Amino acid sequence: MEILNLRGIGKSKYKVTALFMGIVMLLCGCRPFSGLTVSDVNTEDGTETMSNDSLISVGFSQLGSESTWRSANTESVKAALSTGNGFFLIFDNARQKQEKQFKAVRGFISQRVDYIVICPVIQDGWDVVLSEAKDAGIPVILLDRYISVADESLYTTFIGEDMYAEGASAGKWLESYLEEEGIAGEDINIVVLEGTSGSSAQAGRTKGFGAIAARHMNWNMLASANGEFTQAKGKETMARLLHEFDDIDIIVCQNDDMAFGALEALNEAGIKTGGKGEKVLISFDGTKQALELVEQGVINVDIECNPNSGDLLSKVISDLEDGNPIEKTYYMDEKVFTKENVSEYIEDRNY
Ligand code: GYE
Repeated sequence: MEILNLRGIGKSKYKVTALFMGIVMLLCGCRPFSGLTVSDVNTEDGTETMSNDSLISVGFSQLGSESTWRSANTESVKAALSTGNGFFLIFDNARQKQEKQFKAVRGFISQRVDYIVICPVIQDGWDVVLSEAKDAGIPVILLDRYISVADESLYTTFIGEDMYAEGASAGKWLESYLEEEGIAGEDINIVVLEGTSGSSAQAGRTKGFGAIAARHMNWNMLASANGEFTQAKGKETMARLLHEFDDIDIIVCQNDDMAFGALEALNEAGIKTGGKGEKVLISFDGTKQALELVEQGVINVDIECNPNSGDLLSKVISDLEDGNPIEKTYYMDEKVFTKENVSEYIEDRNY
Protein backbone atom coordinates (compact mmCIF):
# COMPACT_ATOMS: atom_id res chain seq x y z
CA MET A 1 0.00 0.00 0.00
CA GLU A 2 1.06 3.51 -0.66
CA ILE A 3 2.68 5.40 2.18
CA LEU A 4 1.52 8.98 2.44
CA ASN A 5 3.81 11.95 2.25
CA LEU A 6 4.24 12.93 5.88
CA ARG A 7 6.22 15.16 8.16
CA GLY A 8 7.79 12.23 9.99
CA ILE A 9 6.85 13.43 13.43
CA GLY A 10 5.12 10.35 14.84
CA LYS A 11 7.21 9.02 17.70
CA SER A 12 4.67 8.32 20.38
CA LYS A 13 4.82 5.12 22.34
CA TYR A 14 1.13 4.49 21.67
CA LYS A 15 1.27 5.02 17.95
CA VAL A 16 -1.51 3.04 16.28
CA THR A 17 -1.36 2.46 12.58
CA ALA A 18 -4.25 3.59 10.49
CA LEU A 19 -4.17 0.12 8.94
CA PHE A 20 -4.81 -1.43 12.32
CA MET A 21 -7.75 0.90 12.90
CA GLY A 22 -9.13 0.02 9.50
CA ILE A 23 -9.00 -3.70 10.29
CA VAL A 24 -10.59 -3.14 13.71
CA MET A 25 -13.40 -1.20 12.13
CA LEU A 26 -13.98 -3.81 9.46
CA LEU A 27 -14.15 -6.56 12.08
CA CYS A 28 -16.63 -4.49 14.09
CA GLY A 29 -18.88 -3.73 11.16
CA CYS A 30 -17.17 -0.43 10.31
CA ARG A 31 -18.08 1.27 13.59
CA PRO A 32 -15.85 0.38 16.52
CA PHE A 33 -18.51 1.68 18.89
CA SER A 34 -21.68 3.61 18.51
CA GLY A 35 -21.42 7.21 17.40
CA LEU A 36 -17.81 6.99 16.27
CA THR A 37 -16.90 7.81 12.72
CA VAL A 38 -13.49 7.75 11.14
CA SER A 39 -12.32 10.40 8.70
CA ASP A 40 -11.68 9.38 5.14
CA VAL A 41 -8.09 8.83 4.29
CA ASN A 42 -7.22 9.97 0.79
CA THR A 43 -3.97 9.77 -1.04
CA GLU A 44 -2.98 12.49 -3.44
CA ASP A 45 -4.17 10.48 -6.43
CA GLY A 46 -7.60 10.18 -4.86
CA THR A 47 -7.53 6.49 -3.96
CA GLU A 48 -8.51 5.58 -0.45
CA THR A 49 -6.07 3.75 1.70
CA MET A 50 -5.54 3.26 5.40
CA SER A 51 -1.92 2.59 5.90
CA ASN A 52 0.71 4.63 7.56
CA ASP A 53 2.82 4.01 10.57
CA SER A 54 3.75 7.60 11.16
CA LEU A 55 0.31 9.22 11.16
CA ILE A 56 -0.48 10.78 14.52
CA SER A 57 -3.82 9.39 15.66
CA VAL A 58 -6.14 11.85 17.39
CA GLY A 59 -9.53 11.08 18.91
CA PHE A 60 -11.65 14.22 18.87
CA SER A 61 -14.79 14.40 21.01
CA GLN A 62 -16.78 17.37 19.70
CA LEU A 63 -19.64 18.36 21.99
CA GLY A 64 -22.29 18.80 19.31
CA SER A 65 -23.42 20.83 16.34
CA GLU A 66 -25.68 23.37 17.99
CA SER A 67 -24.40 26.54 16.33
CA THR A 68 -22.71 28.15 13.34
CA TRP A 69 -19.67 28.64 15.57
CA ARG A 70 -19.53 24.92 16.40
CA SER A 71 -19.62 23.87 12.74
CA ALA A 72 -16.76 26.26 12.01
CA ASN A 73 -14.77 24.86 14.93
CA THR A 74 -15.28 21.28 13.71
CA GLU A 75 -14.23 22.28 10.19
CA SER A 76 -11.14 24.06 11.51
CA VAL A 77 -10.00 20.96 13.42
CA LYS A 78 -10.74 18.60 10.52
CA ALA A 79 -8.81 20.80 8.09
CA ALA A 80 -5.79 21.14 10.38
CA LEU A 81 -5.65 17.49 11.48
CA SER A 82 -5.87 16.10 7.95
CA THR A 83 -3.95 13.10 6.67
CA GLY A 84 -2.03 15.43 4.39
CA ASN A 85 -0.78 17.15 7.53
CA GLY A 86 0.21 13.83 9.10
CA PHE A 87 -2.83 13.06 11.26
CA PHE A 88 -5.39 10.31 11.50
CA LEU A 89 -8.48 11.94 12.98
CA ILE A 90 -11.25 9.98 14.66
CA PHE A 91 -14.22 12.29 15.08
CA ASP A 92 -17.14 11.84 17.44
CA ASN A 93 -20.14 14.16 17.82
CA ALA A 94 -21.57 13.89 21.35
CA ARG A 95 -24.78 15.77 20.54
CA GLN A 96 -24.71 17.76 23.80
CA LYS A 97 -24.44 14.68 26.03
CA GLN A 98 -21.53 14.42 28.44
CA GLU A 99 -22.22 10.69 28.74
CA LYS A 100 -21.54 10.35 25.02
CA GLN A 101 -18.28 12.22 25.48
CA PHE A 102 -17.23 9.77 28.19
CA LYS A 103 -18.06 6.87 25.88
CA ALA A 104 -16.06 8.40 23.04
CA VAL A 105 -13.05 9.09 25.26
CA ARG A 106 -13.12 5.51 26.55
CA GLY A 107 -13.27 4.30 22.96
CA PHE A 108 -10.24 6.42 22.07
CA ILE A 109 -8.38 4.95 25.05
CA SER A 110 -9.17 1.40 24.00
CA GLN A 111 -7.94 2.21 20.49
CA ARG A 112 -4.74 3.57 22.06
CA VAL A 113 -4.78 6.81 20.09
CA ASP A 114 -1.82 9.18 20.45
CA TYR A 115 -3.87 12.19 21.62
CA ILE A 116 -7.37 12.89 22.84
CA VAL A 117 -8.96 16.25 22.09
CA ILE A 118 -12.16 17.22 23.90
CA CYS A 119 -14.55 20.15 23.55
CA PRO A 120 -16.31 19.59 26.88
CA VAL A 121 -20.05 20.28 26.87
CA ILE A 122 -20.12 21.13 30.58
CA GLN A 123 -17.42 21.94 33.13
CA ASP A 124 -17.96 19.39 35.89
CA GLY A 125 -17.66 15.62 36.11
CA TRP A 126 -14.49 14.94 34.12
CA ASP A 127 -12.18 13.61 36.84
CA VAL A 128 -12.77 9.87 36.45
CA VAL A 129 -12.61 9.56 32.67
CA LEU A 130 -9.57 11.85 32.46
CA SER A 131 -7.80 9.75 35.10
CA GLU A 132 -8.37 6.77 32.84
CA ALA A 133 -6.73 8.62 29.94
CA LYS A 134 -3.86 9.64 32.19
CA ASP A 135 -3.36 6.07 33.37
CA ALA A 136 -3.25 4.97 29.72
CA GLY A 137 -0.54 7.58 29.09
CA ILE A 138 -2.59 9.49 26.50
CA PRO A 139 -2.29 13.29 26.61
CA VAL A 140 -5.64 15.12 26.72
CA ILE A 141 -6.02 18.50 25.05
CA LEU A 142 -9.05 20.61 25.97
CA LEU A 143 -10.40 22.69 23.12
CA ASP A 144 -12.77 25.68 23.26
CA ARG A 145 -14.47 25.09 26.62
CA TYR A 146 -12.79 24.70 29.97
CA ILE A 147 -13.40 22.12 32.70
CA SER A 148 -13.16 22.29 36.46
CA VAL A 149 -11.00 19.53 37.87
CA ALA A 150 -9.11 19.49 41.15
CA ASP A 151 -6.03 17.95 39.53
CA GLU A 152 -4.77 20.03 36.62
CA SER A 153 -2.40 17.27 35.55
CA LEU A 154 -5.47 15.45 34.16
CA TYR A 155 -5.13 17.51 31.00
CA THR A 156 -2.04 18.56 29.11
CA THR A 157 -3.16 21.92 27.79
CA PHE A 158 -6.21 24.10 27.08
CA ILE A 159 -6.67 25.89 23.75
CA GLY A 160 -9.72 28.10 23.66
CA GLU A 161 -11.35 31.38 24.43
CA ASP A 162 -11.37 33.58 27.50
CA MET A 163 -15.11 33.49 28.18
CA TYR A 164 -14.89 35.70 31.26
CA ALA A 165 -13.07 38.38 29.26
CA GLU A 166 -15.72 38.12 26.54
CA GLY A 167 -18.52 38.69 29.08
CA ALA A 168 -16.62 41.60 30.63
CA SER A 169 -16.09 43.14 27.16
CA ALA A 170 -19.86 43.10 26.64
CA GLY A 171 -20.39 44.82 29.99
CA LYS A 172 -17.71 47.44 29.30
CA TRP A 173 -19.19 48.18 25.90
CA LEU A 174 -22.59 48.72 27.54
CA GLU A 175 -21.06 51.04 30.14
CA SER A 176 -19.60 53.32 27.49
CA TYR A 177 -22.67 53.10 25.25
CA LEU A 178 -24.92 54.32 28.08
CA GLU A 179 -22.42 57.13 28.82
CA GLU A 180 -22.36 58.22 25.17
CA GLU A 181 -26.16 58.19 25.01
CA GLY A 182 -26.26 60.32 28.16
CA ILE A 183 -28.38 57.76 30.01
CA ALA A 184 -25.77 56.21 32.28
CA GLY A 185 -27.69 57.31 35.37
CA GLU A 186 -31.09 55.96 34.31
CA ASP A 187 -32.57 52.62 35.33
CA ILE A 188 -32.03 50.03 32.64
CA ASN A 189 -33.60 46.60 32.43
CA ILE A 190 -31.55 43.70 31.14
CA VAL A 191 -32.46 40.17 30.07
CA VAL A 192 -29.87 37.52 29.26
CA LEU A 193 -30.31 34.52 26.97
CA GLU A 194 -27.72 32.14 28.32
CA GLY A 195 -26.02 29.23 26.59
CA THR A 196 -25.89 25.61 27.76
CA SER A 197 -26.17 25.57 31.57
CA GLY A 198 -22.98 24.43 33.25
CA SER A 199 -20.78 25.04 30.20
CA SER A 200 -17.71 27.21 30.69
CA ALA A 201 -18.97 29.46 27.87
CA GLN A 202 -22.21 30.17 29.75
CA ALA A 203 -20.53 30.43 33.16
CA GLY A 204 -17.64 32.62 31.99
CA ARG A 205 -19.74 35.06 29.96
CA THR A 206 -22.30 35.31 32.76
CA LYS A 207 -19.63 36.00 35.36
CA GLY A 208 -17.71 38.48 33.21
CA PHE A 209 -20.80 40.49 32.34
CA GLY A 210 -22.05 40.19 35.93
CA ALA A 211 -18.82 41.67 37.29
CA ILE A 212 -19.37 44.85 35.27
CA ALA A 213 -23.11 44.92 36.03
CA ALA A 214 -22.31 44.74 39.75
CA ARG A 215 -20.70 48.20 39.50
CA HIS A 216 -24.05 49.71 38.52
CA MET A 217 -26.94 49.75 40.95
CA ASN A 218 -29.21 50.97 38.14
CA TRP A 219 -28.64 47.90 35.92
CA ASN A 220 -31.59 45.66 36.74
CA MET A 221 -31.12 42.06 35.74
CA LEU A 222 -34.75 41.21 34.98
CA ALA A 223 -34.13 37.61 33.96
CA SER A 224 -31.51 35.12 32.80
CA ALA A 225 -32.94 32.23 30.83
CA ASN A 226 -31.41 29.19 29.14
CA GLY A 227 -31.46 29.43 25.35
CA GLU A 228 -29.13 26.42 24.92
CA PHE A 229 -26.98 28.22 22.30
CA THR A 230 -29.54 27.38 19.58
CA GLN A 231 -31.62 29.57 17.31
CA ALA A 232 -34.86 27.67 18.03
CA LYS A 233 -34.48 27.90 21.79
CA GLY A 234 -33.36 31.53 21.50
CA LYS A 235 -36.60 32.38 19.71
CA GLU A 236 -38.77 30.47 22.16
CA THR A 237 -37.03 32.03 25.17
CA MET A 238 -37.18 35.56 23.80
CA ALA A 239 -40.88 35.19 23.03
CA ARG A 240 -41.50 34.07 26.61
CA LEU A 241 -39.48 36.96 28.06
CA LEU A 242 -41.39 39.47 25.90
CA HIS A 243 -44.58 38.02 27.27
CA GLU A 244 -43.33 38.29 30.85
CA PHE A 245 -41.72 41.76 30.73
CA ASP A 246 -42.88 44.83 28.84
CA ASP A 247 -39.96 47.03 29.90
CA ILE A 248 -36.85 45.31 28.53
CA ASP A 249 -34.10 47.74 27.44
CA ILE A 250 -31.10 45.49 26.85
CA ILE A 251 -31.01 41.96 25.43
CA VAL A 252 -27.80 39.99 25.89
CA CYS A 253 -27.58 36.80 23.81
CA GLN A 254 -24.63 34.61 24.70
CA ASN A 255 -24.23 33.53 21.07
CA ASP A 256 -25.27 34.63 17.60
CA ASP A 257 -27.62 31.73 16.93
CA MET A 258 -29.71 32.69 19.96
CA ALA A 259 -29.59 36.32 18.78
CA PHE A 260 -31.00 35.24 15.39
CA GLY A 261 -33.79 33.39 17.20
CA ALA A 262 -34.41 36.36 19.50
CA LEU A 263 -34.64 38.63 16.45
CA GLU A 264 -37.30 36.38 14.95
CA ALA A 265 -39.37 36.68 18.12
CA LEU A 266 -38.78 40.45 18.29
CA ASN A 267 -39.73 40.90 14.63
CA GLU A 268 -42.90 38.92 15.14
CA ALA A 269 -43.74 41.23 18.05
CA GLY A 270 -42.95 44.28 15.92
CA ILE A 271 -40.04 45.31 18.16
CA LYS A 272 -36.87 46.85 16.72
CA THR A 273 -33.29 46.72 17.96
CA GLY A 274 -30.04 48.57 17.41
CA GLY A 275 -31.22 52.09 16.63
CA LYS A 276 -31.84 55.16 18.79
CA GLY A 277 -34.67 54.61 21.23
CA GLU A 278 -34.83 50.92 20.26
CA LYS A 279 -33.80 47.93 22.33
CA VAL A 280 -30.08 47.25 22.60
CA LEU A 281 -28.95 43.85 21.30
CA ILE A 282 -25.63 42.41 22.43
CA SER A 283 -24.32 39.14 21.00
CA PHE A 284 -21.27 36.86 20.99
CA ASP A 285 -19.35 34.81 18.39
CA GLY A 286 -18.96 37.19 15.45
CA THR A 287 -20.39 35.01 12.68
CA LYS A 288 -20.58 36.55 9.22
CA GLN A 289 -24.37 36.82 9.36
CA ALA A 290 -24.19 38.57 12.73
CA LEU A 291 -21.48 40.96 11.55
CA GLU A 292 -23.76 41.92 8.66
CA LEU A 293 -26.48 42.69 11.20
CA VAL A 294 -23.98 44.81 13.16
CA GLU A 295 -23.22 46.71 9.96
CA GLN A 296 -26.95 47.19 9.33
CA GLY A 297 -27.42 48.51 12.88
CA VAL A 298 -29.62 45.65 14.08
CA ILE A 299 -27.10 44.14 16.54
CA ASN A 300 -25.34 46.88 18.57
CA VAL A 301 -22.22 44.95 19.46
CA ASP A 302 -20.86 41.49 18.80
CA ILE A 303 -18.08 40.07 20.95
CA GLU A 304 -15.92 37.82 18.84
CA CYS A 305 -15.33 34.22 19.84
CA ASN A 306 -12.75 32.67 17.56
CA PRO A 307 -13.50 29.07 16.44
CA ASN A 308 -10.46 28.69 14.17
CA SER A 309 -8.31 26.85 16.68
CA GLY A 310 -7.35 23.92 14.44
CA ASP A 311 -3.99 25.28 13.32
CA LEU A 312 -2.91 26.11 16.85
CA LEU A 313 -4.04 22.64 17.94
CA SER A 314 -1.92 20.98 15.26
CA LYS A 315 1.06 23.17 16.20
CA VAL A 316 0.73 22.23 19.88
CA ILE A 317 0.54 18.51 19.01
CA SER A 318 3.63 18.86 16.81
CA ASP A 319 5.44 20.57 19.69
CA LEU A 320 4.47 17.73 22.01
CA GLU A 321 5.72 15.21 19.44
CA ASP A 322 9.02 17.06 19.20
CA GLY A 323 9.35 17.38 22.96
CA ASN A 324 9.14 21.19 22.86
CA PRO A 325 7.79 23.01 25.90
CA ILE A 326 4.14 24.02 25.68
CA GLU A 327 1.89 26.37 27.65
CA LYS A 328 -0.88 25.18 29.96
CA THR A 329 -3.33 27.71 28.46
CA TYR A 330 -3.64 29.21 24.99
CA TYR A 331 -6.24 31.92 24.37
CA MET A 332 -7.45 32.78 20.89
CA ASP A 333 -7.30 36.41 19.70
CA GLU A 334 -10.69 38.11 19.85
CA LYS A 335 -12.17 41.47 18.91
CA VAL A 336 -15.24 43.55 19.70
CA PHE A 337 -17.33 44.50 16.65
CA THR A 338 -19.50 47.59 16.41
CA LYS A 339 -20.90 49.52 13.46
CA GLU A 340 -17.75 51.68 13.54
CA ASN A 341 -15.22 48.91 12.86
CA VAL A 342 -17.15 45.91 11.50
CA SER A 343 -17.14 46.50 7.74
CA GLU A 344 -13.51 45.58 7.12
CA TYR A 345 -13.97 42.16 8.76
CA ILE A 346 -17.09 40.89 7.00
CA GLU A 347 -15.68 39.72 3.68
CA ASP A 348 -13.02 37.44 5.14
CA ARG A 349 -15.23 35.74 7.73
CA ASN A 350 -15.21 31.98 7.25
CA TYR A 351 -18.12 31.25 9.58
O1 GYE B 1 -20.20 30.75 21.60
C1 GYE B 1 -21.47 28.97 20.84
C2 GYE B 1 -21.21 27.54 20.84
O2 GYE B 1 -18.22 27.22 23.47
C3 GYE B 1 -17.54 29.33 22.79
O3 GYE B 1 -20.47 27.31 22.00
C4 GYE B 1 -18.37 28.18 22.50
C5 GYE B 1 -19.82 28.49 22.32
C6 GYE B 1 -20.14 29.45 21.21
O4 GYE B 1 -22.14 26.72 20.49
O5 GYE B 1 -21.98 29.46 19.64
